[in-house]
Amino acid sequence: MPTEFSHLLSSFDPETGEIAGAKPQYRRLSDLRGCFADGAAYDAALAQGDPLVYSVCACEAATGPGDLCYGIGRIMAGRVGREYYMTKGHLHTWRDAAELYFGISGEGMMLLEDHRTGDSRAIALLPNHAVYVPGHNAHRTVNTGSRPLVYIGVYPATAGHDYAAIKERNFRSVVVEQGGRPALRSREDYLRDPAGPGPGALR
Ligand code: PAN
Ligand code: ZN
Repeated sequence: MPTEFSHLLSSFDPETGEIAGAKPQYRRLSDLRGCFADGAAYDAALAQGDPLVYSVCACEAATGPGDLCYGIGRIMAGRVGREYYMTKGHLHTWRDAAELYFGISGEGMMLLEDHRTGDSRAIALLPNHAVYVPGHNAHRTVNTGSRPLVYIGVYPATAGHDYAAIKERNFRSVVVEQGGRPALRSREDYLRDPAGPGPGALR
């Protein structure tokens, strides 16, 4: 079996989320300042330690126009306040660039927010399911389960990752635990009433 990836063949480990020959990036809680809505809950969690929140490993061997890349994400189970562990989230620098996500294991959601309209959606990300992320949608992956969420995202090599817009104004919506289930709520609404009105609205 090959140990290095090439343009044509690469191997990945669905348990660890690692791609042979590629260097994983690790995002700890301290790397996610400003991402979670509840700042006090974030500071309190960080005072207890700086756990790994997620890792991402990318195969970006092909770089030309028309080429494709993929990344494997592995998000740990956990929450800050009621908000589940999640990725930083980004827009593609090339705003038209879409992406396909495939669930490998665990249970999660894709939080999509159209930067032109501000509309938010949360789509289940489950094993044996694919989620299409259209262009112009900021996307963030959320682990709503009790074990690691592992998934693959396939994107154009020329997509580029723009984190600046998200860092500046964050997503308008949050995926939070409500009545034991994930719910999509506006960030303002969540901060006003963290427990929420009742059981979550999402399946
Ligand atoms: C994914 C993401 C991965 C990590 O491969 O890069 O889920 O999320 P952040 O990049 O927001 O930290 C992807 O969407 N690539 O385009
Ligand atoms: Zn992306």
